[in-house]
Amino acid sequence: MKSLHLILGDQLSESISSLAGYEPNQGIVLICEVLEETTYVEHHKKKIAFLFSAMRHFANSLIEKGYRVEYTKLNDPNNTGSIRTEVQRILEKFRLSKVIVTHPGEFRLLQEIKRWENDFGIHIEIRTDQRFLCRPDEFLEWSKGKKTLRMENFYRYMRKKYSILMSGNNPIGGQWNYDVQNRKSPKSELKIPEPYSAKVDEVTHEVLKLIDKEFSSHFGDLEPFYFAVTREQALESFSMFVSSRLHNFGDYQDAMIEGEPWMYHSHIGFYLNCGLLLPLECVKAVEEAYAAGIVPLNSAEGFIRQIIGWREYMRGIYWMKMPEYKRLNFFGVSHKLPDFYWTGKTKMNCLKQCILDTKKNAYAHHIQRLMVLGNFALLFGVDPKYVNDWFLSVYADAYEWVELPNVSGMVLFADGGFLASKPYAASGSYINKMSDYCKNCSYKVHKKAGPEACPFNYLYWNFLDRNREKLESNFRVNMMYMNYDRMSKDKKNNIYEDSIRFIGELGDGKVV
Ligand code: FAD
Ligand code: DLZ
Ligand code: SF4
Repeated sequence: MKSLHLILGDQLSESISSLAGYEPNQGIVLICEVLEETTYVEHHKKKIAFLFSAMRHFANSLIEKGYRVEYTKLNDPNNTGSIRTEVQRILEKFRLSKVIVTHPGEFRLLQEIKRWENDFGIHIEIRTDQRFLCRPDEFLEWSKGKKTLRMENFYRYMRKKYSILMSGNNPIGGQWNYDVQNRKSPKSELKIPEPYSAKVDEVTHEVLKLIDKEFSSHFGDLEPFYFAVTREQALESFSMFVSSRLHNFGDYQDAMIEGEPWMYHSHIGFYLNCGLLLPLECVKAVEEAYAAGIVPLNSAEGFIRQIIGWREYMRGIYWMKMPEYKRLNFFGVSHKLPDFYWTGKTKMNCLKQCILDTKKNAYAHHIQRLMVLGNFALLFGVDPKYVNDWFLSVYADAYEWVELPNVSGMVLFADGGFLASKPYAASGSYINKMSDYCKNCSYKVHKKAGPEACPFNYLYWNFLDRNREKLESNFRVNMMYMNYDRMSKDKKNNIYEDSIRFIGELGDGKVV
């Protein structure tokens, strides 16, 4: 029986399960660039360019290895515009009777693929995505009987399962988690290494021309383009991280500096999430760097925790809770996303810098996403739908399975605390401690009231005040209510008045 092996844009690994047992005479591999996937949210130009170039390079590497590949370019005259119709077209063209595909990363696509069996009258084989380290059913099993799910417990389970940074049954160094050593403030004399930059080859050049022509209305800068687009380049980029950044990753994980978007982070999310890199190989390499004495434990552990802990935990929650998770709105908020998320036109320098970094690079690091961009959306009360659409479209590493739990769960607390134990709400003093943004801001971070005061300061208390009923019983937030209750009536009035004024000005289209 001849089969169609469908490879989606985020499945660019030769070891992907949908290619297992492939035989050239028996199968055709389909990879397709389709308008529907680029526009169901309007992805950042650089993200589309990255993915299309990586897809084309991956297809070429398969062809060189003897695979029969049907590759549909976006501007092919036969392109039908969606994964569904491309599959249908190729099934008919080659009279194929079966589709083999690895479990997609999104609920939407899984539902779509499941319909094909009926709609096309053929057999669909959906295989496990073995690139992940915890299967969705294993995550469900792990979660059974637990009143609350917490990443830390899951992380310990994963450390033991893969025996990573372990000495027998105990964590190396005696502690599971060195997060408290990962919060150094940025110092101006830090010498941050240059990030990896790949050469634009002919394939990427053609893609850039295509994106420039077809997606000119999408957010983001297309050029300069410097992402790795092959596995070899992605490995080179990762190895540069291990040798030049990882050492400081732990200490400065939460730090933000104006004009330094890359800091000591790894910038591998986009490569991991489309399959150019595999999580376990990255984790092992970092474990080896620690064993060889090249990097300190807080850096190695901090990095490994992100991959085997947070990344897998987010995916577990996504598949456990979809589709309801997408509809959650614990605080019942309804504001639209302010326009400045697209333009960067705001007097709040922290937001402006993070948005401009995002526009330029389709990248911002975790604390920029969480404590600046996400924090503001939480305090202001933006409807989770708009926040999710923004985060899904603007980052080159964004796919719903990881974006949604981060945004709705970690940032917006839209699940009421299923994923995180408390909202990551913070006032300006946190941003000031962890960045140098405030020194170039029109607002004054130390001012608590009045038009010159940092908006994060009063919006923070206003957020707590208006959600008292929902948050007061949370013991991790309760202390903040005690602080609020100790404030004078005047102070509380100022918080309310300033918040109303600010929200009104934003609503009236003023630059705030
Ligand atoms: P590093 O800081 O170097 O971390 C190494 C790797 O750990 C990352 O590449 C990533 O694979 C993993 N990781 C770290 N934190 C997380 C996390 N919270 N959840 C899942 N994996 C994590 N990550 C995505 O991959 N895609 C997204 O769409 C995405 N959206 C996010 C939205 C918000 C609001 C927030 C707060 C976080 C989001 N993250 C997302 C998590 C994290 O911010 C990115 O993984 C990270 O910034 C990518 O940059 P890096 O590769 O330099 O990561
Ligand atoms: C994100 C994306 C984009 C922009 N374009 C394509 C595409 O043209 N063809 C394709 O197969 N996949 C694309 N993708 C990735 C899919 O959207 C991804 O497989 C789903 O979001 C599931 O994670
Ligand atoms: Fe952001 Fe407030 Fe600092 Fe300005 S003063 S950069 S708004 S935290």
